[in-house]
Amino acid sequence: MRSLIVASASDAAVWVEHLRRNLPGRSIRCWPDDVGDPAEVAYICAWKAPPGALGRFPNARVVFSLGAGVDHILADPALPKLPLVRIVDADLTQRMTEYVTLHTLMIHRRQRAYDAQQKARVWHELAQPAARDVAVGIMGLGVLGKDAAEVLRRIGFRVAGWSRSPKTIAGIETFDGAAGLDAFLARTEILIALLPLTAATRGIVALPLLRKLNRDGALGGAHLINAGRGGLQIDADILMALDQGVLASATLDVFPTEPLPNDSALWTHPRVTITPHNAAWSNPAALAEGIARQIARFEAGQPLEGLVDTASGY
Ligand code: NDP
Ligand code: OXD
Repeated sequence: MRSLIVASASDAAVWVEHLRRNLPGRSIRCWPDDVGDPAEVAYICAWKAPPGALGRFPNARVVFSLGAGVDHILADPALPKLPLVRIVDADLTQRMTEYVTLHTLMIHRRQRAYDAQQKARVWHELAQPAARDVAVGIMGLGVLGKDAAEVLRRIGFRVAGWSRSPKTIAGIETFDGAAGLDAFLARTEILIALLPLTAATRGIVALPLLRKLNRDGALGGAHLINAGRGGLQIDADILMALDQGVLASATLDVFPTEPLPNDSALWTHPRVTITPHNAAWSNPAALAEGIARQIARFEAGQPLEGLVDTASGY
């Protein structure tokens, strides 16, 4: 009665392979074709499992999210009342920081404008502000937001972060809660969303919020990077913000509907950069090891790490 089941909408066989490697001798099952006896399952490893799947295992003891976000799990009304653990992993954090740094620098160093100049064979140097004059603001100062903030600060940007509870991070200006949001937005030129999707954050990246960003800073416009969750943003508002000059550009890794529908105007907007929800890939080789370590802790009576507070949704 200590088997694991993988219920994942992507790469399920790869997860099974890596979990087998890290948990030798343990039965590793796979939803929906190799469930075996549901009563034998003690651990559920899930990524966008079909609704209802998570409620089928009467003796399950822990649910592991195969990613940092858990909105896909909490959305299942059949989710059993069990400890829910999310991924906190140095490999995933590093990948997200790479993504955020890349796209912040693409904006800061005006790379899209140079791409256009290259196409037109134009040799022309554009004005380049110093990083110390550019205000970057990160919504979400958790595992991912804090790491990205520290790297961007090291590069020289004026970095601030916004979170639910107050934080002190050396060299980073911090804001919190509803009371801190407007001041955070008013100083921010490049807004980076690294929030989880919860009842409180759904749809937060909308036109009224974008209008509060600083358009008069060193970059001469406001820019958005969303690598958190698509449900944070209202696509139509982002398009409106771009067309009204509220936003100078949008870099989007995540969308309310994924894959991004073929007819979305975001695909062809000249000031939109799209990536296919790959800012920080959950690497099964790295993450299966962490799950095995957590199971060992749990079975030794030690507390689980990365426990989700299901009441706040992250
Ligand atoms: P954490 O749980 O460590 O951090 C979440 C942060 O968001 C915390 O600082 C928290 O505040 C803040 N927050 C939550 N709710 C609110 C709110 N209502 N108002 C203000 N701040 C809020 O998460 P991670 O940093 O590990 O990951 C963040 C998200 O990134 C994930 O939930 C996932 O959706 C997304 N992600 C995207 C990936 C991709 O490839 N695009 C890959 C991996 C993750 P406080 O510190 O006060 O609790
Ligand atoms: C995650 C993701 O949450 O890949 O880990 O989005």
